[in-house]
Amino acid sequence: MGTMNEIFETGRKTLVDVEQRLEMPRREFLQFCATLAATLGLPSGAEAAVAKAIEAAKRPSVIWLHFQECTGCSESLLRAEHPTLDKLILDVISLDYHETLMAAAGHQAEAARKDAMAANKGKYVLVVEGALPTKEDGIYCKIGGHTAIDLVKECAADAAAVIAIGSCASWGGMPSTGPNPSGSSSVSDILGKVVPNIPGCPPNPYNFLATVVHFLTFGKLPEVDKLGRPKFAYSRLIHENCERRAHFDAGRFAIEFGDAGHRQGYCLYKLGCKGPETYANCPTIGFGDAGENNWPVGCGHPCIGCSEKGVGFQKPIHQVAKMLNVVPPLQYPRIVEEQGKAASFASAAAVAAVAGAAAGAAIMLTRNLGLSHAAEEAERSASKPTDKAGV
Ligand code: FSX
Ligand code: SF4
Ligand code: F3S
Repeated sequence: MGTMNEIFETGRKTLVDVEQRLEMPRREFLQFCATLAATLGLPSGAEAAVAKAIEAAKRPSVIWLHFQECTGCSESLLRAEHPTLDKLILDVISLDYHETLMAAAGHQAEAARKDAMAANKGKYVLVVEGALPTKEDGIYCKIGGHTAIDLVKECAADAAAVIAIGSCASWGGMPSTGPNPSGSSSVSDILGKVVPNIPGCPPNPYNFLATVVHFLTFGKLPEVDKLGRPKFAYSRLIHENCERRAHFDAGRFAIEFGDAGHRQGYCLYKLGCKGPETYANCPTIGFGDAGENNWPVGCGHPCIGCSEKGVGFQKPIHQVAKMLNVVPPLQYPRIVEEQGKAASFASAAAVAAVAGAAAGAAIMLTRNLGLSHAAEEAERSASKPTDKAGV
C-alpha cells in the first residue's frame, strides 16, 4: 500500500483551479465540502481540510466491480447532485473501470482494468458492488471468464483500499434472500477481513462520497463499527432521528396505507417500519437532493431495513420491528404539525435531544404501545368506519 504522498500528488492547486476544473462556483464547491464534512461528523471548520484535500489531491484511480446486484448503487450515485457524477469522475476520482459507465467492452474492458491496476499498483481504490456467489465454485457470476471470487481477490491484492458498496456487497443483500440458492456472500467474507461497508439498497451516495473524501482528506478510511460500517453514518438507529418519532412517542400510528393517520404523517411502526432496528442516517441526510421528506419514511413507506443485515430482505416487510436501544422521551412532545408543515427536521432533532435523556424507559414504551393498542381496539369495537384512525 502506498503512503499518502505516493497515493496523492500534493502539488497545491488553488480554489480558482478547482472552480475551473469543476465548472462549479467556488461558493458551491465550499458548500459541497461543508456538506461532506458535516456528513462525516467532523467539527466545524473541517470543511477547509476537505476542500484542501480535494484541491490538492491527484485523482485516485478507482476500479469498480459489479457482481450480483441491480446496479442501483451506481444509479444512486448518479443521482448525487453535489457534485454530479461526471464532475466527480473528472475531478475527485478517476473511475478507470466501471462496467456500466465505461465505453469499452469485452477485451478492451479487461485491458482497461489490467492497465489501471498495473499503473496504480498499491494506490487504487477498489469498490465492489454486488454479492459474490460461492456455490459450485462461484460459477453463477463470471466476468471475462473469471469468477467474482477470483476477480475480487485479484483486484484487492494491490488496492490501497477496498470499499463494499450496497447491502449485497456488505452482507449478501437481496441475492442472499431465502434459501440463498447461489450462496451469495459478502466482500468481507470472501477476503477474510473486514472492509468498509456502505450498506443500503441502494446506499446513500453521500455516505460513499464522504468515505472517499475522508480517504482523500486523511489518507485513511473512516472509523467503522464491528460490521464494517462507517460510524459517521451508521451509529444511530433510524428511529432516533425520524421526523415521525413524536407520533410514535404519542401513540399515533398509521394503521393502513391511506388512512387518516397515514395521510397526517403518523408513525409507520404498525405498517412494519424497521426504523427501530435499523442503523442508518437516512432521515438526517435524505436521498436524491429532492427536497424535504426525500427518504422512504418521509415519503410514507415504512423503512424495510434495507441497510440492516438480518432485517432487510429477511423479515417480512409488514412484520412489526424489534425495538432496539429505544429511549422514549421524558415527556411527551407537543404534536400539532401535520406532515410537510413547519418543524420536521428541527422538531425531530429537538425530540431526539429530549429522548436521549430518558432512562429505563423501555417499560414506558411498552406501556405506550399497549395503551395505543388498547385505544385502537376500543375504537375498532366502537366503530363504524371513521376518518380518525390511530388517534
Ligand atoms: Fe442494487 Fe447495488 Fe441493492 Fe445490491 O445496490 S440497489 S440490489 S444493495 O448491490 O445494485
Ligand atoms: Fe419513524 Fe418508523 Fe420509528 Fe415510526 S417506527 S418513528 S416511522 S422510524
Ligand atoms: Fe433503507 Fe430504511 Fe433507509 S428502507 S433507505 S434503511 S429508511
